[in-house]
Amino acid sequence: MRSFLRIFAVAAAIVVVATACGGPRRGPPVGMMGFPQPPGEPEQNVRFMLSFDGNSDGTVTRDEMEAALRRQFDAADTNHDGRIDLAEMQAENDRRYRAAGTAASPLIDWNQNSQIDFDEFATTARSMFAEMDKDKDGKLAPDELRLPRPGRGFVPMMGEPGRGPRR
Ligand SMILES: [Ca+2]
Ligand SMILES: [Ca+2]
Ligand SMILES: [Ca+2]
Repeated sequence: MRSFLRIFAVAAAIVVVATACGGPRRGPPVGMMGFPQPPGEPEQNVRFMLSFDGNSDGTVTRDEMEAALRRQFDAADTNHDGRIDLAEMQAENDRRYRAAGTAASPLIDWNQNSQIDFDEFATTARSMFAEMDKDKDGKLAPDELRLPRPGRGFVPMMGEPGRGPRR
């Protein structure tokens, strides 16, 4: 009987301590799995990809993207030695931040060797392209570039080709 009381007392003490610790500090639930997507992200990705649409036909081909990336890379590689060093990286990221603010996507030295070669430079865009190219035909068609949420009047030009009245 006495040992039962002792166990009960210990258990009660644990409950009190647990309540004292767990009660007041109630942080936001940090879920590893159900991590919510920031709402602006898909839109940003679409805009990012559309910026590669060199001939403005609404479709972004892999060649268009590679050509645009090459131009951007050459522009950032100010001493034209085929790689972006830390100073060039800093200058380019400053420029992007000034242009786009917090929506800017900075250059990242993925392999931490203090320079960025073209493949590294193109990594983000290439993986994004692959992810968005649902039918894997090497181009992002307007339906693959459509925003998931039909927001403020961004409607891809589809439908009526306008051949009704005039024949
Ligand atoms: Ca195009
Ligand atoms: Ca360079
Ligand atoms: Ca496609």
